[in-house]
Amino acid sequence: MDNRQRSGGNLNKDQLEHYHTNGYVVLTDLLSDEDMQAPKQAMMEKVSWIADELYGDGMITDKLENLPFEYRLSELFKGMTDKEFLKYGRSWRDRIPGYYRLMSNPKILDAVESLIGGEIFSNPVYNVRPKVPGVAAGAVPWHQDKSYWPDANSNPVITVWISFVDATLENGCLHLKPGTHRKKLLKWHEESTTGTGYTALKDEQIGKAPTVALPVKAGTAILFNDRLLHMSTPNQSDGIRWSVDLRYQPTDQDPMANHGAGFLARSYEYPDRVATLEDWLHNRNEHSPE
Ligand SMILES: O=C(O)CCC(=O)C(=O)O
Repeated sequence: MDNRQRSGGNLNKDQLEHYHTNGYVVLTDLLSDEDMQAPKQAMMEKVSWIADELYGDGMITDKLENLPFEYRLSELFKGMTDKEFLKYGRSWRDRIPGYYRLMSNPKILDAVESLIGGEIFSNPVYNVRPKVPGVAAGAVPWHQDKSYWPDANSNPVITVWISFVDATLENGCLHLKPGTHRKKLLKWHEESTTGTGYTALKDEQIGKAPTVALPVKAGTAILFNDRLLHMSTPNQSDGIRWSVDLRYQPTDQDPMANHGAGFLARSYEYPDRVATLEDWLHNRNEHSPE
């Protein structure tokens, strides 16, 4: 039995007001180094799989095992083409335990609870993003996240974007247009330049609202509404801009099974149905108590 009390979340009045007015809120230093350790380990595990494969295919002669988190992947792909990188996907959605630990982190869920209440479903759309220097897929065009689930009766889905290194103007931090979360879903198209088919808006749809660039320190979370216009610029540094974008919604909305399996991340009504790591690893939405 879960003894937690319904807390109502941990965002203060100013943060809530900022979110409701602007469609986003920045939570500086939300995660500690310890919180980031397991997901970072998961990312490094994936980089090692890739290095093994590139090595096996004769694409590299050194797996660069001793290079740090920020540089190993960019060095592994140095001199290769976008296509060679995109073979591994523009973002990753592997089922590695460290990602479940991140998605279940109480600090994140407390913040989300402030916005949508305490019955929280972790949406199947989450992306681990290694923004590699020189790879066009790293730069994301202006869009609304809702264009990826236009028909879902979920309103809103909250994106929690977390940087795992300092995100800067140079390495391609997030940019957004405050207040645009009040817009309806705009007509989008699939862009054809990056090789990803990202949904995108035309210049004339973006409007004159000022753009805010959000360079943030590692461990910072940016929470935003799925109608807010946002984009990110290319990585012009020599390291990876590592980030993860997670999504949460109230449990009474479309679980979007066409995107994969999400999971019950927090519930005060049915605490023993919250999905365990084992459930998540097996694509189960929730726990079935004996
Ligand atoms: O991380 C980025 O560069 C873009 C993220 C994004 O578009 C999103 O999280 O919806």
